[in-house]
Amino acid sequence: MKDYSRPFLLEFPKVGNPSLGFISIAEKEDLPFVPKRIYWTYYTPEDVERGGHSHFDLQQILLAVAGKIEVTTELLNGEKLHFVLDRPNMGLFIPKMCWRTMKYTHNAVQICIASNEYDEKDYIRDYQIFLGEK
Ligand code: T46
Repeated sequence: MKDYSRPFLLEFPKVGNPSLGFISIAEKEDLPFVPKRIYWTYYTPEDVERGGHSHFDLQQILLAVAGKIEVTTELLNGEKLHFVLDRPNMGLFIPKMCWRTMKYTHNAVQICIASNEYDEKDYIRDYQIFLGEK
């Protein structure tokens, strides 16, 4: 059984060929949760690091549908991972209670498939609070 307490890469089908182009599809049975929100970020300057937070309850799948995103994740058990998203059919599952930071190439377009509606109270934006040191 899949472990949904850790980040992992998810490969979505890539249908097509170079002369026609491609389509990728996320069917609900391939997703670890039922999406309630989708948002996207783009034109992030290369010297900006986004993220720097965790969520109490939110689970997400991040995709770089264009460009490249480097994601670092940290779990409360201290496990730190680094992921490079540079294929439009490759997603990164991020579990609840997972600190993350993201760096983008300027042409990167990030799509986030999220398990819940936006709720600022679900964010932990202070790293010491995330670690339980405050
Ligand atoms: C995450 C990473 C991957 C809203 O008003 N509604 C929304 O649905 C979202 C996502 C954001 N906002 C507002 C809140 C902030 O004033 O947009 C502003 C930027 O949000 P944030 O600072 O959270 O942006 P990122 O890029 O650091 O983080 C976002 C998501 O918020 C977050 O859940 O995990 O992308």
